Amino acid sequence: PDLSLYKYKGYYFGRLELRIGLLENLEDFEIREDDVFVITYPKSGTVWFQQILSLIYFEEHRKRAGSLDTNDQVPFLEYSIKHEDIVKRPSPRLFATHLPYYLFPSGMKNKKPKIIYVYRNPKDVVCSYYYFFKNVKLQVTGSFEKFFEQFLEGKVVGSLWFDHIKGWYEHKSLCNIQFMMYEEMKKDLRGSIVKVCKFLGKELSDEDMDAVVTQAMFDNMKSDPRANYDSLMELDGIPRNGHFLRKGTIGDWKNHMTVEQNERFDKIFQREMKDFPLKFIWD
Ligand code: PPS
Repeated sequence: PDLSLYKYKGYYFGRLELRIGLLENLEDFEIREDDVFVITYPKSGTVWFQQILSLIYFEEHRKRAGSLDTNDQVPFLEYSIKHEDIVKRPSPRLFATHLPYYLFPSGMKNKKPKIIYVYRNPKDVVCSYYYFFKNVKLQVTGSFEKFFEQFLEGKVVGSLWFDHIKGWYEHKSLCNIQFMMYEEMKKDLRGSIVKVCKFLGKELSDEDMDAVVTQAMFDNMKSDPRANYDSLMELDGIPRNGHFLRKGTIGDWKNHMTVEQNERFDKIFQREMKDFPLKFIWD
């Protein structure tokens, strides 16, 4: 498979399964008022939220009845993983995307679809990303050290982490957007799901809420074929030595970054994120 990057209007996409036609006509993509988008920089909790939305919106998913996986329920906008027709989906359409603010269809400003922006501390993002390339994509990237530099240069799908989160945050007044932090979800999953349900205008019974929370926990997702991506990764026939749901922890960066790398990262973070109001949790 072609795992190279595809640069479009200054932003890096992955070429594999990319809907280039859709991308080139994004402005024609009609946004509906009741659309819901999960927007992330890669490795920040996308699949986690695909599962959470599937559980909130679909009773059969909560009850483990249907055979659909999270990618059927919450497809990617710009990647055609299952070759589904995303435009004609019945409302409310649920989508996942890594699009930066400036490429998102501007119809959003009038229609005000619901947007959930999930962010994760970028030191853990770079570690998660490294293993993704190494063990899942089987892309030869060499050492962590080399990948760390590539990440800081923004030569990865998603381009620069700093630009992605700032782009969305700076335009939040133009959107109907809820920011969700990976680490907060990890520390208080139920509280986070309650918050999301409130934002979505969804009321769940206690029993349904229990079912959502339980099935969104890392270990349960990892063993759930509808949520762990294992079957999707078999589609392209590459033998893997790693899983999409790898570790799901906070602070794994401490096992990977050297003191020097950490200091450098902190300096760049302070420079780039000066006056940025959202908080981060690093361990
Ligand atoms: S992608 O490729 O952008 O769609 O990846 P993404 O899903 O955004 O990020 C993958 C990381 O999210 C972790 N993950 C979880 N963590 C905690 N709890 C749950 N339920 C969960 N589900 C997915 C996944 O394990 C990846 O992180 P790492 O650190 O590599 O384990």
